[in-house]
Amino acid sequence: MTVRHRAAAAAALALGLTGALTACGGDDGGSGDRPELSVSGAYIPRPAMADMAAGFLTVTNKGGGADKLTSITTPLAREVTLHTTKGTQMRQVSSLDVPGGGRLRLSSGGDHLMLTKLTHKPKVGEKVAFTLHFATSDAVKIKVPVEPMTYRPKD
Ligand SMILES: [Cu+2]
Repeated sequence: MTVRHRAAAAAALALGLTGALTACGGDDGGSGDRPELSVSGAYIPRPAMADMAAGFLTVTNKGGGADKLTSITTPLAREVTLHTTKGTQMRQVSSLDVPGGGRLRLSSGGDHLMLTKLTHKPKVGEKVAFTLHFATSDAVKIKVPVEPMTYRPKD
């Protein structure tokens, strides 16, 4: 696959157009054991500090196979780490599970992304490009809005 083709496939995944992609597979045993990912509800609360921000999103997996979110790249931060939260303890992990037929939900007070070494301080209304990398699935590119500090998703 060319880089351009991968980007197109990732964009299609981000839009939830997974049906068209799986239709052209036509190999062994169908898509039942493969992950089919889509990303929704992403946002960055406007950071209080100039050099660090949090990020939240949900990865939904309509396929039967599990996947893992392994890293995120963005022009906003030179480093993005994945964190889990247990009680008040936050711990850096190397990947986050996206269960088959389930979802990975990153939310305020729970598991989250930590953006450090920011290239600039983001403003409310700005859209930040994220590329999500997975253990199995192709990378997914999304635009993540910067929301007010007090923003909470409706979900
Ligand atoms: Cu953290």
